[in-house]
Amino acid sequence: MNKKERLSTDLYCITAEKFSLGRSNIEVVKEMIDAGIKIIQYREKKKKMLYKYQECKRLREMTKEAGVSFIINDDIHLAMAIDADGVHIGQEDLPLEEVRRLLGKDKIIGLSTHSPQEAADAVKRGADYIGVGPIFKTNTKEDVCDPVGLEYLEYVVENLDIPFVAIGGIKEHNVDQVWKLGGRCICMVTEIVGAEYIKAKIRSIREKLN
Ligand code: 3NM
Repeated sequence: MNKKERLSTDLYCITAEKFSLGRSNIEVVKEMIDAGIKIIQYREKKKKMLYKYQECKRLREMTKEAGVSFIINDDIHLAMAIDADGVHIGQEDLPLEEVRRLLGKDKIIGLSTHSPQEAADAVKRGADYIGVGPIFKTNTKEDVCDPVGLEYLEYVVENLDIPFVAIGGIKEHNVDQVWKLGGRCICMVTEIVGAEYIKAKIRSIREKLN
């Protein structure tokens, strides 16, 4: 599968152990894989590197065996050490060009964007996909800007030719608004990791998308 094909999927999942109701990332990712999720990002800002490395080594084995793309948030070294499929970076991380130089052309690089200008810039600089958000208010990401609303999503749908992931405050009850506007890859962090029954939650969300 090439990079574009890997990114053509309805739900993009992200880990967040502190919202996972006491379950480990290993348990949560296993449920995501069992539910048929095809791309998962590891995002843990506060854990120590050795712990993250050990956890990600296990998650890499699990995702590889299941044919699931595994993306690391921010940390290029960690991504290289465990041979992740790619990284997701923010506007204030290492410049995309440097990340590309370090990881090579075959790895997926995603960049968070919050405005038409950042999105256009990401396309020019060779991002494989962009994060588009936060669509609605979210408390999951610290220091994120105010919601950009559905207008920014609409701008991306209508003007840019790059895979994108709509993110931020998206829940089962509002996902149809994102889907209707053309958001075809959607990320919900707390709605999924914080669900009592993750597989049932994913199934129920997918029913809303059809
Ligand atoms: N990135 P939830 S919003 C990780 O707008 C992240 O770039 C965002 O979490 C962005 O689905 C966000 O729980 C958190 O609202 C999304």
